[in-house]
Amino acid sequence: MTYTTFTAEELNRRFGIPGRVQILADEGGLPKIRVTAPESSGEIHLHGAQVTSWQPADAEEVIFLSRCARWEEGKAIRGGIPVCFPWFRAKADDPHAPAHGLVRTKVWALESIEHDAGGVTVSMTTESDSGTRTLWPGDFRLLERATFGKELKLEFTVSNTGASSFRFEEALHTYYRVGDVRRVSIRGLDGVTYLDNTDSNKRKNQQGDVMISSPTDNAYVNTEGSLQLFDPALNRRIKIAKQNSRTTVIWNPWAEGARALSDLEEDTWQQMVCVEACNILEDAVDLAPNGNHKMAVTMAVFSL
Ligand code: TA6
Repeated sequence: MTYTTFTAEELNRRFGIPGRVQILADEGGLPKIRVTAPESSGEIHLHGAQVTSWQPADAEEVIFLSRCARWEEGKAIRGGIPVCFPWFRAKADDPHAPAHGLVRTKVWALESIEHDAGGVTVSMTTESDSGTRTLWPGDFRLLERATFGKELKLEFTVSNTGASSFRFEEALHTYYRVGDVRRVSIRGLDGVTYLDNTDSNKRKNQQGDVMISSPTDNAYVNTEGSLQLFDPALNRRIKIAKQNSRTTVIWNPWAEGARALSDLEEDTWQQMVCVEACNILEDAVDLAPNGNHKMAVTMAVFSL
């Protein structure tokens, strides 16, 4: 049974766990799940199945969320961990289609909330419908499972429920909150080929750690490696491990790019960097009928 059209109050009665899990209305009036466990706290919304907060018990908030985010139906929440599917960035054959696919602006259904020693796991689902089929022909069911514990783990499963194979792109488009992006370094991509989207997607090769000193929009391809995000201003590093993801995207709009984003508060581009577990471009996934594909990302915080 999945619960799509229930109010936050009804969902709280059904799924709430006193002292651990509360379901309440978010800034746009849609239900969100607030987790408060000994190991960490966090929030995930039915709006796009989007995580917008994860804070380990002994650390500051890890996820960036814009204070100017627009909580409107059909709008993507600026920040958090947007779920991008079945295409990434603009749709190649339709410039009018929404960026990053069809599902980060859908209202997902809450399927279950489980609580064990590892933390609290929230499962949400969505599937193809007449609306999605006007833009993309595939029949699909998506499951996102977010486990809020000492680590944050997201598992994103795509199921092909139709009679034809399809090729899709996907991303867990995580906005990490940092003290000062100009002092950040990202380790684990040395020697990896990337496509630079600020330079007509030219293929380049990464030398050493990734530093951010201008608009940055790099898709590192054919790489499944773990990364470390060093944030000296907040005196911490974030370990990011991926499963079944062959692309890593690193994005920061810098000042000039941020000016074009009305839902990103002035200068807060300095407090965020996106490090995204993906399968895009040449790493896009082909899925046969009845096939399933699960991508996952796990993050953990350590002091420097
Ligand atoms: O992940 C990087 C990126 O594709 C950039 O090209 C930029 O467009 C960013 O995503 C944000 O996209 P959005 O549609 O959320 O504004």
